[in-house]
Amino acid sequence: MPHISYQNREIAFKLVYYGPGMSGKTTNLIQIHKSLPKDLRGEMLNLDTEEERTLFFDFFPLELGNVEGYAVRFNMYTVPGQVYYEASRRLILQGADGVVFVADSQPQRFDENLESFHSMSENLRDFGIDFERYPLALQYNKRDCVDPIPIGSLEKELGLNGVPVVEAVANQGTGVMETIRNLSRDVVQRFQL
Ligand SMILES: Nc1nc2c(ncn2[C@@H]2O[C@H](COP(=O)(O)OP(=O)(O)O)[C@@H](O)[C@H]2O)c(=O)[nH]1
Ligand SMILES: [Mg+2]
Repeated sequence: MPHISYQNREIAFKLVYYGPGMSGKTTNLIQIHKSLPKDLRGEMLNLDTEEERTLFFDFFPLELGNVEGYAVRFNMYTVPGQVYYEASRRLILQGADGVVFVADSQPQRFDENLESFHSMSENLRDFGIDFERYPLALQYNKRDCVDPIPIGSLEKELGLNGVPVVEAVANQGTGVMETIRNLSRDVVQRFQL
């Protein structure tokens, strides 16, 4: 559930970028932050672990304006990807209103994508979330790699239907905004239902 501040007339949704280590989660957040006008975004904060940065920032998505008179705010998080940070991932995922799963398109990372996705869905189920109806966007990142895995291969393996999919080259900014738009649309729509 989003956090509603009656005093500030604001609804804050928590959006989390999940995926295996090095798939491009941090790069997505940096690109989004960079592309936002300064007056609509907060500072980028580094919630540091030693080896991997976990980033946070918030912003007001201009195109969504407000919902029933309340300004919409997004709190954006990445999770650390390495296997041994499971506890931090769980913590960050808790209370998330929607998730972008950033998959790595390099063929040798196929199984790591699946593993990471399974850990995510397990965590969400532990939090009592009905995963079938949960706002989720899938990004196939690193489409510039040699012999990228085919679009559809992860959905097939994971039994996903109707999840919005975007191809991305996040370090060049390609597909980044489209991905977040897909998720934000679903998150807000689900809340209004
Ligand atoms: N070739 C290529 N490199 C990328 C792409 N997206 C991110 N990277 C690079 O992959 C590395 C890991 O990215 P990062 O965002 O830190 O991954 P994270 O561990 O998921 O947060 C960095 O060196 C990025 O510059 C992409 O689409 N193509
Ligand atoms: Mg990172």
